[in-house]
Amino acid sequence: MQRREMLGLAVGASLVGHSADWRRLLLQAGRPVPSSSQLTWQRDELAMFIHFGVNTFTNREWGDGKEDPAIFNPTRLDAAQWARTAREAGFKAMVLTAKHHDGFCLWPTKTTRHSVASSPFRGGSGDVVREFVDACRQQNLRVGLYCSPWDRNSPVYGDSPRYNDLFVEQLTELLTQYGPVHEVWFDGANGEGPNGRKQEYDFPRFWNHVRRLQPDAVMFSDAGPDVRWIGNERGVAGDTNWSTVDPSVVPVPGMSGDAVMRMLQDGDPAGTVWRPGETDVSIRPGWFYHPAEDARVKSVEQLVELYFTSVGRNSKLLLNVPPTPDGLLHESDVANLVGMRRRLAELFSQQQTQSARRVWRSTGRAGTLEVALPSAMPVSILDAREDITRGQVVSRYVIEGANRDSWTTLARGTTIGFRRLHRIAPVMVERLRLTVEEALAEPVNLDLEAWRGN
Ligand code: FUL
Repeated sequence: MQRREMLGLAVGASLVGHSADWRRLLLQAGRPVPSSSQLTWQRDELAMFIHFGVNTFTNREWGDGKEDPAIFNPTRLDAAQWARTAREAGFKAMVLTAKHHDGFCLWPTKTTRHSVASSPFRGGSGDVVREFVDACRQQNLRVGLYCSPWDRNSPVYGDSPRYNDLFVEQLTELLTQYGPVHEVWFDGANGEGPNGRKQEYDFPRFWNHVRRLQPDAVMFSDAGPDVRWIGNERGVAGDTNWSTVDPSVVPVPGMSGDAVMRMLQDGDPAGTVWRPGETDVSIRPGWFYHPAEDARVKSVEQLVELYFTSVGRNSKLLLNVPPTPDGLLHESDVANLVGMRRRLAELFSQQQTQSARRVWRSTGRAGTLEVALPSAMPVSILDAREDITRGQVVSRYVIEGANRDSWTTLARGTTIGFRRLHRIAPVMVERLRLTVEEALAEPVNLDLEAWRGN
């Protein structure tokens, strides 16, 4: 029996009893912890996704690769406006679609003529990736690049070794000409190419190549290796969300099936690698800009809710805001992003637990953190955190509050991880307690804060 199978059985046993020695096995195995790049990625909380390309001009979601580069002409393109908006709205990073499934490259690549170099943009001497990267640096935002493996334009797509070589060359250009890149985004979509053949990607080769060229970058895909897709595009991370996964369940991007989806959503407490989930969702129904969706921009309250269902569930929010054919973020999107920032700043303006006294009482692997406030105060947001530099261990907890007399339950949950937020009906409390009912090991530096909210 493999160690992983043994761990899998052991964790299964935890659901039925507490006496099994599966925990000892887990402890012996040593739990995974994040790398410093994964920590930075998670602590950023918010990143902005920018879907921009020929689809912006054809009003489509998936281009077929037959677009004439002449249509790409964003006459007012201003990446500084994207970056300023991101910064003002509290985002710490941006990810640009340098190449989407249509194969059109937003940088003047040597690998194909299907790029900005064949377009009227800046008279054929433009480079959207360069302008994007410069704008990010100006606003102190980390740079992320999306380069779609699926390429509906490339004549060698489907001729697997040749296309893999070409894709590696594209990665080389993107990762050697633009300075430090913090996140490299690999989409799982994999359809046919112009010759109708399916491409066999060499992901291990792509990943090794990125690691060599940009050792501090995190790589995103269904299969990581550093950050995993959360399994849906609705902006909702798993209510149970482990940052560890069993890598054999999702070995490559683009797989489907219940076990795959469950692993992406929930992770796995017995997982052998640290691969936290990234929650990607668009501010509009589509990923690319469509004028018909101008009235369907997510509202301030919906955007705030996304923060709670992603960041508040041990994930990171990658929120897509697509520029218009002019090359600017639309004013409705900008207004709602700024509104989201204002509302979040309001909700998290008054921390009621700042000068509270805290006592941790351990009962082996479980325990209780009691937080005594200086006086009775209203709270409506509970904010629990594990010290993930030491891994993730909590698998069931309850948060209670008391005002003078008896304790009442305010919230319950399974995993905590980097951050677990609960929005509750406002309540007066002078004491709070977070009881860990089940954990893989004794939690270290567990924290509970409470905000006035509202
Ligand atoms: C998907 C793509 O097919 C969409 O067009 C979009 O880029 C989204 C983020 O990922 O797989």
